[in-house]
Amino acid sequence: MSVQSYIDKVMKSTMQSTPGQTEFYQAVEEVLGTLEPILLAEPKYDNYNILERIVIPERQILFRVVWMDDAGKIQTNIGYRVQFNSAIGPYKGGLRFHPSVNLGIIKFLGFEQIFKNSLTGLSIGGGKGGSNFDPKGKSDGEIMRFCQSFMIELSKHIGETRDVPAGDIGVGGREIGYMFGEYKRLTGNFEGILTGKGVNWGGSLTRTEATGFGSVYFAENVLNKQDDSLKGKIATVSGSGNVAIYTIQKLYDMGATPVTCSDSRGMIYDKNGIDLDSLKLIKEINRQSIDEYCLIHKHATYLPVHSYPEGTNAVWAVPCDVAFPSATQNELNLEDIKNLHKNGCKLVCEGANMPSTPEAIDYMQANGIMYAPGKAANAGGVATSQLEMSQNASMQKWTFAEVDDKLRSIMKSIFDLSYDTSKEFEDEGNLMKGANIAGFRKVADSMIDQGAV
Ligand code: NDP
Ligand code: 2IT
Repeated sequence: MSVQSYIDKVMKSTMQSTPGQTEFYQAVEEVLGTLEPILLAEPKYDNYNILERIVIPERQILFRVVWMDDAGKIQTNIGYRVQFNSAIGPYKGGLRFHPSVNLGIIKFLGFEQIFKNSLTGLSIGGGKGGSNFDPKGKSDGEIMRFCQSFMIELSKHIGETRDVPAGDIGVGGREIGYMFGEYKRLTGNFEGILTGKGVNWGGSLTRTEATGFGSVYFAENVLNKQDDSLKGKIATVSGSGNVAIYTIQKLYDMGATPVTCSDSRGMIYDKNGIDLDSLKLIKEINRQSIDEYCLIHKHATYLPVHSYPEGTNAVWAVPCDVAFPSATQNELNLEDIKNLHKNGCKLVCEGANMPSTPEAIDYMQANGIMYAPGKAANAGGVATSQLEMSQNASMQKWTFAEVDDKLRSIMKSIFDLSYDTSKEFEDEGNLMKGANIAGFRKVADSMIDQGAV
């Protein structure tokens, strides 16, 4: 069978056996679509049935989460943990709380996580979880009761050497705290079973900042390879959560000017550069909508989502040199990339998971826009989570600078590995291909070493 027919066969059986999981197919198609050269060079992956195995999670857990709201009414949500692949280490990956969450979304995130974690060079397997719970508008008490109920079931499946969840959309320090407290109450053990913990109780310094900082370090590596840098560049950023905020912060450190941010309701354009203190106050402390920004900065513009030109994201219509999609999947489509191209954007660096649609990626590659794929560019978060696990296991506490230095060097090594692998497979500079092949190779070889499991 030709390599292409092998890939097509696995894709077809995935779609037949797991109907309706659109985002998962998108993630699988993107990875498998770049593996042809390594499958041709190494028939062992076909002989050992690696593709058939790698697209099926080792285990997926779906559970009911029942909790009581402030009015005394019983509420019900669905909880998920997909333990995708443990070939190179314990399952590792975040928890997402968002009303759009379903099994297909958790599986796409878990699948991406396998290759991302492999690229970090650290011993972490791939997993993801979450719930269709919507944290928006909920009181602290409601968030706490939900997290406690969620952990009552999740606690049966996680462990320091088994599966270590963390945050993702809708899950930050507050939620990790409530879940950690419940785990401790249930088991009596103070263990590093979650990352992104508070710095007073086992959390690592720099973990909060790590994904955004890492994404900017990655972009700097990409530009340096072209004898360029972020200094003096105009950047557009989407999102205004954990990843976006620390992307904006690090962009300033590198001498760039981030001029946009957004949330699910609209976007801000501030030609002077987004004011970081205001953004943190609005989103991290007050948990408000970003339209509040214009009350403080009267010169800035706010555009609500319903006024965006049909089928586009207004963030990507703002002229920039570099774009950092840092909100959610499929937030940058073909029309958006055409807008970016027209306005002179040179690089798209993905802080979010799978933010660019396949059509947008094809357009970038056909038109010479540099593309830093999420599984490489946003790996700084999970890498620093592993540094948190290391500190917990060895009972050490490293300084902010120590962790930040390690993060910076991990991002450089992910860039080098992706770049060198793209060169090895005769497509120099195609970081998507390089990252996918390098991430895959380590996991696939480990699966072969471990036999028929
Ligand atoms: P947060 O919950 O902190 O922030 C998410 C941001 O994206 C918010 O501004 C939110 O708006 C916006 N957003 C979420 N969903 C949508 C949507 N459907 N449409 C429009 N806007 C939306 O999450 P993070 O910053 O942690 O995550 C952002 C992205 O980065 C995700 O793709 C995540 O998977 C990825 N990522 C996160 C890592 C981490 O360490 N946290 C690591 C690697 C990747 P609003 O405030 O209105 O909800
Ligand atoms: O998508 C991701 O890499 C994350 N949400 C972070 C995962 C982690 O375990 O820190």
